[in-house]
Amino acid sequence: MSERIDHSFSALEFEQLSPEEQLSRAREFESRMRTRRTVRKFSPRQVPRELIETALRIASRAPSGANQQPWRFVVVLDPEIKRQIRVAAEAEEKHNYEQRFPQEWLDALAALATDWHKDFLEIAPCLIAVFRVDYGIEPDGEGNQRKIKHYYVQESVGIACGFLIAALHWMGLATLTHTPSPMGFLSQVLQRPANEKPYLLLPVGFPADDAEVPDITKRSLSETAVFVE
Ligand code: IYR
Repeated sequence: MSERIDHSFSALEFEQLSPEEQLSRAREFESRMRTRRTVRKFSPRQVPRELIETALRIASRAPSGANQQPWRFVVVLDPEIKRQIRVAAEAEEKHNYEQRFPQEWLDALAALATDWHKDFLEIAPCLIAVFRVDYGIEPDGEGNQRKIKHYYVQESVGIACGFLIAALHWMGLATLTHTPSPMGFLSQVLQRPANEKPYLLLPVGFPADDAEVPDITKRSLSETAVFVE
């Protein structure tokens, strides 16, 4: 039997809002989030570093399995590294679009009009490469290293990315949830250790003046939610 260790607790800080305030916040958040779009054409305009740092702190507030916070955010601002990422991503995507993707997948992507060209990886001023940290590494006290098991890594990193995308949108920045596949090249270019695996590549910046988005719609609540009462 495992021993129960007493850890300290503090009183929860919880803001009690009036029902009116709750509704007004709900509506405001919904109306802001309704304008979030995935942007594929960026302006080279620089992004203030403080915004990126703030968004990453917000993402890092996400809940995670056993509070292990199994994410690593690599912020790429260096044009030469961005170029290397573009070259590697385009090589994979060219292969995907010309050979690997089955027709069914190409059909599913048709409305987005994507192809293997990924110039946004060089034009966007900032790329946030998100890695999932599959296990922790800790010195074992005898000069060796010990692996620490991480729990619910996929779920935790997904939630953190949701916070990140919402935060960046809230502060007036555009993002693209990009998953070049396979993404192994990110580990090499960014020299990440073996316990970190690429999860998502998020170009961040301002949209180009002539940016367009596909006319796609979101499913209604009656399709996506079920109330059991
Ligand atoms: N990763 C490719 C293809 C792609 C796949 C899905 I699923 C998308 O929603 C969009 C694109 C690309 O970036 O072009």
